[in-house]
Amino acid sequence: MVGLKTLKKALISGAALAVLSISAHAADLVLRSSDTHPDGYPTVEAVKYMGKLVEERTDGRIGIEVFHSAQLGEEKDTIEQTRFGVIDMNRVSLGPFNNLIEETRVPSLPYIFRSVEHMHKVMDGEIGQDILDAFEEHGLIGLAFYDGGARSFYNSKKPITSKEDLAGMKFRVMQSDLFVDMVDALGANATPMPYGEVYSSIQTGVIDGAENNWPSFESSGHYEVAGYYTLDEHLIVPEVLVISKTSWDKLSPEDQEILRQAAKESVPYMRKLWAEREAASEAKVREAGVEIISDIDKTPFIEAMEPVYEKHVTSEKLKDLVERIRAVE
Ligand code: BDP
Repeated sequence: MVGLKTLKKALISGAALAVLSISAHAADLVLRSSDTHPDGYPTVEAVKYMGKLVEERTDGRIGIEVFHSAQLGEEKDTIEQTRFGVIDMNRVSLGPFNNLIEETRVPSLPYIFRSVEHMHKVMDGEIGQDILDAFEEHGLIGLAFYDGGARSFYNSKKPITSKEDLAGMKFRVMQSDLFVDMVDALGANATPMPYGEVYSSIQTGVIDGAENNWPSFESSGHYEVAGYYTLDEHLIVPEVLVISKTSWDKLSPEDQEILRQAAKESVPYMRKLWAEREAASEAKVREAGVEIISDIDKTPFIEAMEPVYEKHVTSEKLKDLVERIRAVE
């Protein structure tokens, strides 16, 4: 159910959007796409690239404008607005979808993927397509999966070298019950909050730390306030590009196909940028003097996840997805 507050927010942003969209794009139809990341971030650049392809292939009839840096709001809110057609497109982590679309919980499970390569194989294949299809009954069309690397814990207090070191510490997680339970199962305390509030919350000591991949740790500036990064790599959560079903249904089948294809072609482009950005972000964070703890035994972390799987892999459908993912070599 959409609360009144959400609706009101959506309407206000809608008005703001109307003003914002009188912009550089000359296309007849400009699809507005949201991203929490700053300009230049691989996800932002990938959607811009997709827009270029779409503009070329529709002879300038359709364009995409990316509103980066959370200009349209934090993910939880922009997801709602995309579902109701106020925002056309959105590039988001799968995490904030977990409570809404149960299928997204499976690729968001801690340690479900053995490696990024395993994740690529799964998400590029039939399983990925099944998960994309699950968006439709929630008012969204899933277009493509992007990379989100591996996420690990960082904090402002001390080097974490084992699961025991996490005891009692307070970590921010994305707004997903699954991640709250993940952190709790590790003996720490989880605080779900929007991405944009993390920096000041670490700085003021509201939380001890958070968890993310190299590019986000760097681009958000969190490394400036959290000097310890432990590479436990508990999550390899894919990111997703969606379009509002309201916007989608207004397009001709030919234009829908152009969009689908362009989104697909933006994936290898994104992965190339991602690999470059991961290396650059790591170098920047190391240079800044952040202590990196890479020699960590992941086994206790993996074992602690058993109750999390039990609690969140609830239906036969989800159990089946877990098995299918594990069976991918
Ligand atoms: C980043 C994801 C972004 C999430 C953010 C977060 O790309 O979609 O908003 O993490 O932790 O890695 O909220």
